[in-house]
Amino acid sequence: MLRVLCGRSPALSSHPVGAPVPFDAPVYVTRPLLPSLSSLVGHLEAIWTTQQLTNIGAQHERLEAALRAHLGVRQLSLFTNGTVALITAIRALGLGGEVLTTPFTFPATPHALSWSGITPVFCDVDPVTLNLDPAGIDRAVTDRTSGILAVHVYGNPCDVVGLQRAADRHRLKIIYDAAHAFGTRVRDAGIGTFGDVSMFSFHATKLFHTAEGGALACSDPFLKARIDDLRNFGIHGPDAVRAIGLNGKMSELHAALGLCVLEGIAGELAQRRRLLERYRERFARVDGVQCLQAVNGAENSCQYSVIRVDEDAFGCSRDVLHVELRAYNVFTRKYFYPLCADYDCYRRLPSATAANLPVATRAVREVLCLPLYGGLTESDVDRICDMVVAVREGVRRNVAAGAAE
Ligand code: T4K
Repeated sequence: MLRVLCGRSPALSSHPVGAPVPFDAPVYVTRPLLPSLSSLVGHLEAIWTTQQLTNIGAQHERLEAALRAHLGVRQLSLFTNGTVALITAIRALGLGGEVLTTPFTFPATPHALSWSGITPVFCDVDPVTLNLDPAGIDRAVTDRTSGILAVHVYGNPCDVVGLQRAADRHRLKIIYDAAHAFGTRVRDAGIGTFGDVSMFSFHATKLFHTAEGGALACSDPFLKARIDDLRNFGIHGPDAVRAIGLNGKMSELHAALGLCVLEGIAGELAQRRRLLERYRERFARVDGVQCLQAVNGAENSCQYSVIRVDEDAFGCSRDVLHVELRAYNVFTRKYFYPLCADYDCYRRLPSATAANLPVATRAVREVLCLPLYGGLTESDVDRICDMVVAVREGVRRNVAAGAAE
């Protein structure tokens, strides 16, 4: 009965007396951290002086060094975006055949495998972190498996110990998609120090960004040298092409933006922490809404504010909430719906069945990413939480009205 009445969502969109006032301007799931234009101009002047616009110039080298220190990793290579970085990591490690991965991610993760001629094999996720569950690895391994591609979803770290043990048992390489995990730490170690290679995305929607950009982090200097060759057409020195590479180089302009953004990252992070705490306090008192749990002993990157909506306890589905919040000018995202295993290009894979992926199949119907960025205030978060509660109250009124009819 409740589910049927929840479908009457247009009725909820008229704001009853006492309901929160919609925002004047759209509030999006995220906004990029923008440095002052004057700080960027300083870097641009240096670029104009040298006339070096790309191909590993001074800005690039400065950003690479600064991020190596910031992330606490031994080796780092900047890229034009995270997806090209991921494809390069797969090639650098020589993966082939099948790779075990999560269905609960952005399309770039399995697509990077498919572009490399590899079959993604979906394994289920952990019910709390929503990251690849090491418990499923053993039964998914075949004689064609060459690696694991795990994602630190929403910046919460995977079970890096469990996954490494599973990888060691089967002699598999591990690539971590750390697109969301800039600054995530596990027992004080940078997230990029785990596995064989980690990929970071520096897209405009990320905590740290270069408009478009990404990086690969690893410990092995030989692997870094191979990655750098592959990133530059396979060119190794003036007279040698040693591999079938691509063009993944970050330009000087993007690197310059990154240097400016990095200066503001501590302030951005501090504000996001405060906002996340506020969401947590407020939702602790709302039945059916649960904030994603932090992982013990880890620092989260504060990339997203994620809630799970339990339809029965809350009173309406995640989808209704997502739609209704738009009437308040709040634009949430259902990352990562639909599940990658449900895309047309993957649904016929034997590993793509809902029966193989029960935890991910449920989670993808419940998760909702709420606005989180440094430009918001705690009172903005209060208003958003009031709107969530108002949607629920509207549903309850509808249910009561429906029952009285
Ligand atoms: N692996 C994972 C797990 C990933 O999540 C991603 C990317 C990748 C790999 C691949 O990394 P990259 O190749 O992208 O480096 C966004 C991003 O495009 C994508 O980078 C990101 N994950 C994904 C989770 O989110 P959309 O389609 O949701 O973005 P969009 O344009 O709808 O932006 C969301 C909101 O952000 C907008 O409503 C407003 C705001 N926004 C966005 C942009 C682009 C701005 O205020 N300014 C902007 O410039 O994919």
